[in-house]
Amino acid sequence: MKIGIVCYPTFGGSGVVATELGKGLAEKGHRVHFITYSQPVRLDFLNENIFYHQVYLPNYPLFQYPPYELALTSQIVHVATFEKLDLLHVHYAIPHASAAFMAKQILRAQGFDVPVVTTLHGTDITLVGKDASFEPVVTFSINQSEGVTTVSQSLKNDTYAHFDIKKNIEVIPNFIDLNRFKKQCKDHFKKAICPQDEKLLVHTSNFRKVKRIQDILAIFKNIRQVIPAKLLLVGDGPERVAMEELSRELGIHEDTRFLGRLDVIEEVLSVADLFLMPSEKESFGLAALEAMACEVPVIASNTGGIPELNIDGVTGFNSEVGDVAAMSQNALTILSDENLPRFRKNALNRAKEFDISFILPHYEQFYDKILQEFSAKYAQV
Ligand code: GMT
Repeated sequence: MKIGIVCYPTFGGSGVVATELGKGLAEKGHRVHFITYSQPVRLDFLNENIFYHQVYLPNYPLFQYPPYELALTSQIVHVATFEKLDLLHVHYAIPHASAAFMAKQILRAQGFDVPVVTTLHGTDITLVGKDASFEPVVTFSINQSEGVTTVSQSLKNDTYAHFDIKKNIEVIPNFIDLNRFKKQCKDHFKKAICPQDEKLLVHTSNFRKVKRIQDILAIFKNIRQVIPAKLLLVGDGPERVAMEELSRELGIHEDTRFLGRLDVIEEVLSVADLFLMPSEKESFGLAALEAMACEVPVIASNTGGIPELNIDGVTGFNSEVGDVAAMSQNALTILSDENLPRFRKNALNRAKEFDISFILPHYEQFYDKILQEFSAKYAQV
């Protein structure tokens, strides 16, 4: 199959899922064309079935807001026409689903039909998408997609709750490559970070407000009062500077390191004892799955799709958003020498259920279904 994938190229979860999906499809022999404004961060190798088409945004002094969606639409039209795409799969509704709709209309006028699958990832529904500035366009373009998927049942429920959606939504959970995300022997690194054998807590994210990094620092402060511990924060984003200041105010800065963006996240996770994800909202929690695959239990919020992944009392604990006291207590329970090995084992076993080899065929079957329905529809016209 020739598949066009439109996504964000950045470290954010939706871009990572789209890129890993494209890589997996290419390895199975599909030809995958990525269409985005820069090289996706995880697209860092050569594969004969992978192509990358950059969206160029011409600058013109009149444009206070350069029209990215139009440039993206034009690039989709070019790629679909020249590469004879069978299907277009867009990740994150804004603005990808509406650009895909527009491209589809242009292509149809030229006598070329291509079905669109839209995967909703989270904030495109729960945060930005439902804002009045975008809602009518998001509703329309989801309804106009030939296929719609969400990354959790919770996000499917939210989509129906916030938008007037007439289509069936398929839930296809996020996945992990267990060949890459596995616990590696990095004892020298652990020794360097935790010379006194302190427990190591890790968080990775894009440092947006929704991640509630302030709760991570408060939890860490509580834990550190009871047991020796260190905290590594990986990633970058709008909250980072304020959180570095807060760590100083809380007096935990000497045991806290802000590492910035890292490619080799699995190496950090390999030496972690606990992963913290106290987010306000989280449609799935891909970063938690990456941690679990490296045998790291998770302390998280009981929100969105997290409970579908992190089994309370088994692979970690989920508490109400902002309940720092419960999260601190649960973290100490996991970190005890008696409990930690069991939580680690359970986390890995749970992660295995999300291995790419199980989840990728769901996408292939969904594509087949959409293509069949699409060709049946156009055979009748
Ligand atoms: O977490 C973010 O803010 C990034 C965002 C994205 O789309 O790039 O992540 C969302 O999609 C991920 C992949 O499907 C999910 O694992 C995250 O839970 C989801 N984030 C939120 O819902 C806040």
